[in-house]
Amino acid sequence: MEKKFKRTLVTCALPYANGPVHIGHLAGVYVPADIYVRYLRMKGEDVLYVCGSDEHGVPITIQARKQGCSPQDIVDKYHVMIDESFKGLGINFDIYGRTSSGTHLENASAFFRKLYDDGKFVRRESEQYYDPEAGTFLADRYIVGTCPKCGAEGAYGDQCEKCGASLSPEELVNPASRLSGAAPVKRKTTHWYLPLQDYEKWLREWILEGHKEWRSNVYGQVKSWLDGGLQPRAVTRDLDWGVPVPVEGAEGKVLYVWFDAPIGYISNTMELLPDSWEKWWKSDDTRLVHFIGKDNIVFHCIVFPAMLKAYGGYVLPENVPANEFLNLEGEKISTSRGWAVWAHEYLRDFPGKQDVLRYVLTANAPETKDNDFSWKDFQTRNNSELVAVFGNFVNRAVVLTHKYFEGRVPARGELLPIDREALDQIPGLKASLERNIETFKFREALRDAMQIARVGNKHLSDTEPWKVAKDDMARCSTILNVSLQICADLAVAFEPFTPFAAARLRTMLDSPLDWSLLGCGDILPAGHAIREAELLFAKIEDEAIQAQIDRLARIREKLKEEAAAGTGVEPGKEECTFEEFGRMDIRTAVVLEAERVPKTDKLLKLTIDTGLDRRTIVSGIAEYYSPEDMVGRHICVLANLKPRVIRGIESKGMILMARQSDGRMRFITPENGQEAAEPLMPGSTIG
Ligand code: B3M
Ligand code: ZN
Repeated sequence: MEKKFKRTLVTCALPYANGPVHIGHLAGVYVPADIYVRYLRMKGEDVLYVCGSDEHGVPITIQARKQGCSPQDIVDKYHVMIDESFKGLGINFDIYGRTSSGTHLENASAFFRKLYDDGKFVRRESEQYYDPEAGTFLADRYIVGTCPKCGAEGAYGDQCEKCGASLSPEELVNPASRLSGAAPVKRKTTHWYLPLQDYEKWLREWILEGHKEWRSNVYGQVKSWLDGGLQPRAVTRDLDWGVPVPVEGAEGKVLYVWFDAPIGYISNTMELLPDSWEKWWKSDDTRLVHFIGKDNIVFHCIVFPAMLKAYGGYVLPENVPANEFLNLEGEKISTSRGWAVWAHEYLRDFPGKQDVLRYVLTANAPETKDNDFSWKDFQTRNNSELVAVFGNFVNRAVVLTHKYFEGRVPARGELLPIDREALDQIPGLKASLERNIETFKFREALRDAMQIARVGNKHLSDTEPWKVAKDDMARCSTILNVSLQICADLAVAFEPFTPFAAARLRTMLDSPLDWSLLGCGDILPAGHAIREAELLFAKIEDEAIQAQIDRLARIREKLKEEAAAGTGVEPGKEECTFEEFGRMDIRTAVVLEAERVPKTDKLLKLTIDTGLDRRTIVSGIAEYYSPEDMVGRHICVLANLKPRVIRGIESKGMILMARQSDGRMRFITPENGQEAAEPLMPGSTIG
């Protein structure tokens, strides 16, 4: 039996304030959340809608160094830009706060201190890299050196951007601090850890037993993390930008950004409702829903719930509908490479077309798998769906009502089967729309709403009131009465998806925003005055699309030039003899099993069949591929590479991957090994 809640608290992932938001963020998190909130509110539910900027963390300090300013300058700039972008798209949170606020600094600090006083942390001494000249500890990203894998200069302590390899600072050749250039030295330091493994049993019961209804991508990732065995997670860092650790002797340490940021949801609520925030966060009558992208699942389903459990008294998420990723013109969206459509630039280039972007990002939402945004599809959906169906239907119904009935809803005579058939479809579409939104299937919900427009459009086209008017005005009157009821339905059904157009339609019809009336078939009484027609949507011309495509072409060109300028394409290596090459035992293999390597987010342990034997290979691909992605995959491996022990696991061989000139990594897959009727047998040698 579905539990009844008195209120719903909706949080959206706090965007890092180190850059603008782009369509990937919007499609992944913010548009679906906004649809959900608008729908619940339309049904009269009590909803609180919380978001804000995530203003700590290493990426912001790096951006500040890049731009030669302070981290506060960076977050001040982007906090405003992001807030304005959301408002511009009709995404109106009840509060869009920020984690550099005084409220948050105080609240996050107090939250940590309570767990500390309650003995929920484990204190550990470890060795970290320290810059002796700058006198500060170094996060992995602050250490650069030569990549041990591909020999490229400028590899970071956590990753080589050239070959994509996941690294640790120890592996870098000639490591140097990005702050002073000095060689980093190891120094003992103390940090506090949340022993996540202590919450494993409870997390299994709460999620794997209690929330089997969660989306499969979320449920599967949580199960994979739990099956991999949870490890203690550091909750403090040696950094000077963040929430200071409120413990004596912890000078120079701050809360780890992923400990601090989720507490930001609570802080923002406190800021908005200083006297009643606890009603939202500490009452079982609250349904808590976190809207996030898939890269944030572990933090919202494992780490933050464990923190709340440790603290005690907080509600836990009823659902975490994480979306997958949206690509742009077939390429992964990348802030650092500038491969994106920025929200603020879209609003500048397509004024008045906020609904179109909301509509297209919902129609293509990456709800169960990664999906793609293309400008051609954007234009097609606008012109052939919003303009040609929704807009055209409404415009004809309103124009004809002014033409024949002086702008007043005409009387309804006897309904013919064709009228009844149209009206009778709406309640079913409404019920489907409700079900789909309430189970976070927004693409399908949008299809239901669009189907209402198709029903209205078809009814009008089939009954041809402009012809009937010549000799049967009473029939014409009934037809347009039916059409206008369906227009009033659309003004309600599209409120969550295209709120600007829905509001304009309600103004045109002078009709109510009342969910309960949707599908009743007579929202507008005969004689009710409606305003003059105005177009809800306008065609988007090829020139506007071409300008966007050209803009991306220029970015792609720039990336290629950067790559060709030696920052991407590997310089040729010295010659080798045929005999030397002949010693490489490169062969095809197939992945039999895959699992995460404990204590790291970057490594997968694979069991593969090389045709020679079954063996284990450890590979730094966990950030790009989940264990589920790997099982059954045909790969190529260097089978006679000297075995290495990585994180205590003997790894025999190396998976061959190609790094494209634009930095992306791809598997070298046996030809059609994935699709061919008879894939290449494992063990086929390459030479
Ligand atoms: N700042 C956004 C991200 O990982 C991250 C979300 C925090 S939600 C508490 O892109
Ligand atoms: Zn490399």
